[in-house]
Amino acid sequence: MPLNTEDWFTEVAPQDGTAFSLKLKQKVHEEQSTYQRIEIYETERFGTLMIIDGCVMLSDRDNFLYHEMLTHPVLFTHPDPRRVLIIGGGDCGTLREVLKHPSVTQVHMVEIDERVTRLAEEYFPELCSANKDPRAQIHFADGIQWAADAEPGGYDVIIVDSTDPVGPAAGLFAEPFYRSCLRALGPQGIFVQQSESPLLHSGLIKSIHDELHKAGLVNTQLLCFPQPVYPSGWWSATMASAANPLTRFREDAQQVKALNAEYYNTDIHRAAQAVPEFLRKLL
Ligand code: AG3
Repeated sequence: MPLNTEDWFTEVAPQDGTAFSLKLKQKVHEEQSTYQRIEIYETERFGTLMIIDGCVMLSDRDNFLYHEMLTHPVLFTHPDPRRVLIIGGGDCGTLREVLKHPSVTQVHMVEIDERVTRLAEEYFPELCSANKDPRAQIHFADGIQWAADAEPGGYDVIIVDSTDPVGPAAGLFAEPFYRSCLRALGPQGIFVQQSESPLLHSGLIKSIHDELHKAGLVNTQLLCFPQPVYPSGWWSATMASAANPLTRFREDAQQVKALNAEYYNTDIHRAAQAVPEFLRKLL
């Protein structure tokens, strides 16, 4: 059956030779913000979909995979995470997961584009359900500058929930930014960043790990997880620290249960630490 391309959103990644499509019901919003083109669609089977500059950011149906894997492994690896910085994450899904941790006393979310958050409030209200939590502070500012100006040792965990390493996000994948993050982290501090597809972007993952090491974040741990709506359907996060060995985590079934997660649990945590052979050779 020939496809009517008008009924589908397709993220084409010419550099990877791939494309991924979702069947649409309708376009509900489109705008050019100061930083990027943002589109919102209602899909046939994946709920609401947010696109930035032609790239899928999230769908209702499967964003839990990415948001849980960017937050819970790092927060259970830190012995006592209290102060958390989120860079990017304008849709507030990461913020919501971080706030599920009772030890957390303060979260700064620093998103460059206020429009992403305003549209998430309108079209992804469940992701924004914790935004009024008194522990949360949302700032619309440049995350690279924020990290550079941060009080030394002021954060226990830094989470980078960014777009691909192009445009305003490119500097979030380089040594100077990692140095700022290391300075902003306390002694047991841990950094984590979304690090793209293990299959399609292994060269980038290698470069992230090299830059982190150069910056002094000498312990690194790759975490792989499925994310059907992103190129290749397979995605990763990279944790890094100067002192914390990253191998131990607070394995507490009660605490994990209290998260009410849909993907993360202690078995998933352990499994995600297993690095595929081709990446082990590379890193
Ligand atoms: N973070 C986007 C990850 C990059 C997706 N890349 C792509 N589709 N080419 C999304 C924000 C979720 N909080």
